Amino acid sequence: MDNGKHGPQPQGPVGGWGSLRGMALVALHDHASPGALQTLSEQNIPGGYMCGSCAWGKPAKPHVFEFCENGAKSTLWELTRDRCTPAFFEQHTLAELRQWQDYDLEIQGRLTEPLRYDPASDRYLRCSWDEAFTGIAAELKQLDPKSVVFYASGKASLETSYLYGLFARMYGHNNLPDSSNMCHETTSVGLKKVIGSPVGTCTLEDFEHCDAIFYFGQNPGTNSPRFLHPLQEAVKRGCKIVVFNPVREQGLVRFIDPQNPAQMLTGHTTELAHQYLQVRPGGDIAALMGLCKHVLAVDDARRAEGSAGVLDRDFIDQHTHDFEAFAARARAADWSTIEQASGLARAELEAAAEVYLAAERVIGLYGMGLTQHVHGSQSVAMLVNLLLMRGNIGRPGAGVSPVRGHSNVQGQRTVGITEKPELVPLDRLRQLFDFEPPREQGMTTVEVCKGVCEGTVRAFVSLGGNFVRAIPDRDVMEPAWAGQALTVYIATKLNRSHLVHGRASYLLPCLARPEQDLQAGAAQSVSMEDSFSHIYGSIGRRKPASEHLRSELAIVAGLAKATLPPHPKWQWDAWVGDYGRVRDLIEQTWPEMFGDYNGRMFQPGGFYRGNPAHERVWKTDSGKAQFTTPTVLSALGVGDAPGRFHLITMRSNDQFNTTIYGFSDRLRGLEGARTILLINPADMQRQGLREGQLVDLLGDADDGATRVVAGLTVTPFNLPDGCVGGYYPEMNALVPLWYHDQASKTPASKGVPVRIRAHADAQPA
Ligand SMILES: Nc1nc2c(c(=O)[nH]1)N[C@H]1C(S)=C(S)[C@@H](COP(=O)(O)OP(=O)(O)OC[C@H]3O[C@@H](n4cnc5c(=O)[nH]c(N)nc54)[C@H](O)[C@@H]3O)O[C@H]1N2
Ligand SMILES: Nc1nc2c(c(=O)[nH]1)N[C@H]1C(S)=C(S)[C@@H](COP(=O)(O)OP(=O)(O)OC[C@H]3O[C@@H](n4cnc5c(=O)[nH]c(N)nc54)[C@H](O)[C@@H]3O)O[C@H]1N2
Ligand SMILES: [Mo]
Repeated sequence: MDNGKHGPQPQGPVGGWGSLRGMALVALHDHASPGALQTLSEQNIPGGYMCGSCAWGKPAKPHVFEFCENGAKSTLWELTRDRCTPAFFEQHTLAELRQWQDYDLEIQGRLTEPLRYDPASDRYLRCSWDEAFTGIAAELKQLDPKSVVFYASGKASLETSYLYGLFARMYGHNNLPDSSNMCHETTSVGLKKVIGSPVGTCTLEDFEHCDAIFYFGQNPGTNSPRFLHPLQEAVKRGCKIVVFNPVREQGLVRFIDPQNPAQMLTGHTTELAHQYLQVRPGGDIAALMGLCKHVLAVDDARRAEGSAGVLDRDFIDQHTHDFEAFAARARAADWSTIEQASGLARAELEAAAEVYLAAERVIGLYGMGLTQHVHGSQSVAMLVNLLLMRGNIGRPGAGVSPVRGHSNVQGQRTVGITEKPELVPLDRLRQLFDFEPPREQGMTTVEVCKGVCEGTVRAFVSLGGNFVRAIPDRDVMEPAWAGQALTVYIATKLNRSHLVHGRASYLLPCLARPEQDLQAGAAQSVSMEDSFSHIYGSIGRRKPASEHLRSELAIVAGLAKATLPPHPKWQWDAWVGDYGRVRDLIEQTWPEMFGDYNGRMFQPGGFYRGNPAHERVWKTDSGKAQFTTPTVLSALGVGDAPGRFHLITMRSNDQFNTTIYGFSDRLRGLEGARTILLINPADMQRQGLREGQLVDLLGDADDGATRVVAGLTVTPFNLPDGCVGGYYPEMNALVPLWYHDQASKTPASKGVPVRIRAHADAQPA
């Protein structure tokens, strides 16, 4: 589908001068502290610190500057010279701060001292670390552990995460949701079911050997810019990239390499996508069904002629289960239904399927465009179906590759931050630490939200993140949040969640990753895992933003020590004194993955912790890779209706999740505002809307609830019919809490039913 070019035009190819300009802008505006730019040269280099932005792999032979515009932004944002001190909180009540924009909260700078909420003055007041730990422990000891939640945003190191999970279980619960519950939980649950592994099977090296990449709903130009290097190299080798995305994202259309001066000077660009298919939101199951149907049709025809066919029959026979049922469904699928559900023409899908057939090695890659749907798990399973047909999993240059979000989100799950106790070797923990770990299921993010509304969740401890801003149904959740007995936020900067607090509340400031972490006089290192199951060490060398800061690991251990009874095997102080001892514990818990952990963590390119599916060992129920017959052709949870639009909530180029750096979405040619509604000109006309007009978006989920985001500026944009776009997190009030992936409960933020209403005090632009 091509709606033609209209609306604002993107400014310049991704990665070129524009991105250098973007960085300079941030350095200026963000008041970077002296030497901050120099610190960037250590980013993602073996022996340096690992960028806290995305989870893309760090190559063994890094580029001169192995960082990108957005990684640089994320680092400079932390290395600001601005400070949000106790004096700031003396001047502002929380009621007042709740009226501020999120952006204005974070630009106050780094938090410097532990703070305790004082109900009498409605302010956060300075307190000592001891006071904070003792106060929090006193609250926790009074509560039923099952009513307490330990959330983690996927950034904290493997060492900290391990101790956090351990603390939760020693205290008595498995309520360990993490940001993954809003993100790639669809992968953790969906992929696990079909290939027996909760993570992708590819490594960085596979991108050097693939012949085609089938690329679904991931935006590398903004969210994993270092991926643009291997993508460009792949295209130069002749690899074909077929993109499925409702939005024409510039990072996938063309690219200039900022590290290639010749290209910078001549402005030559590489065309990236071989085919760019603007699928409808949630149309991926149908699109994939079309691809599979064509592959089967070609195979049937070839075999009818007596030739060998195009499927990898040996692989299918030996390694997979339920192929025939799936194939029957695909053969029976009706092209007009496929076209309608996907918004794509049969000819386009057949052409894409021919690319698949011509490629010996194929990678199926995806991001939030697949995972954040009501039937997201089925979309993931359909992508795996396509790959399995020609044995494209578990051999070089091929595989399934979910691109993870936060820099250690995959790793946090690996070392035990999970609400699913069956994924953790609890017996080994019992042996190692001499306690009885709880066995019952913990709460997912969605269940936590329900529990807060129903009053069964009494306390929320947050290791990073901005939970209240990231979750669905925010207008319901924020008032409910205050009903809790205790909230604890471990953070680098002030955000909205910290203002939405329980009866008792503490704000605990921590070191950022580029900062030096000294314990008992010795510099400590930490480690994290990328999207390719590789583990890297990271050492910070910057002077900390404040002398009062503690490391995340020291804070978690401090909380645990104050809360739990003493035990000879629970050596919190010793673990804080030497993080290498925590790595030894991780190794003892998972010897098969973490052998010689301390010895290998600074290996260039990271060390591989392994993945059975990569070796074609399938840890599924059937012992084989599973073909899945989908029950639906659209991943949307609510169908079409007159006046209904499907809203995709998007990230701009100037944000990291709920952290808004600025108001430029340069790669989409959108500047200056975030309260906008993107809609295509044909739909504008049908709705009688003018560019610049103010409108409200109303939830249209037919559940009786009123959901409104008011005062959005109508902005023409190239999108499929019936689809509108708006920014996350501003749109989160429109996502119903119950509207989530059916298998994993990941909120379905990419296909939210809405309708458009003229704004009450609308002013013509
Ligand atoms: N700079 C920066 N980097 C980041 C982040 C950030 O906010 N800023 N966030 C980090 C995190 S936590 C994550 S999870 C990742 C997120 O990175 P991505 O996975 O790229 O997530 P999104 O940008 O939310 O959406 C991805 C794409 O899905 C497309 N899309 C929407 N609906 C559909 C659909 O139905 N089908 C298909 N095929 N495509 C669809 C959108 O147009 C968009 O291009 O990035 C990480 N990296
Ligand atoms: N509608 C809609 N909703 C979404 C999404 C969407 O696409 N659409 N995406 C979802 C996704 S993929 C995700 S991952 C979640 C994100 O949800 P979260 O991970 O909870 O949110 P973030 O915005 O990443 O958290 C930012 C905050 O983390 C703190 N912080 C930053 N660095 C550090 C650090 O090093 N240590 C500590 N302790 N704190 C730190 C800062 O205080 C900062 O304000 O949102 C989800 N929500
Ligand atoms: Mo994410």
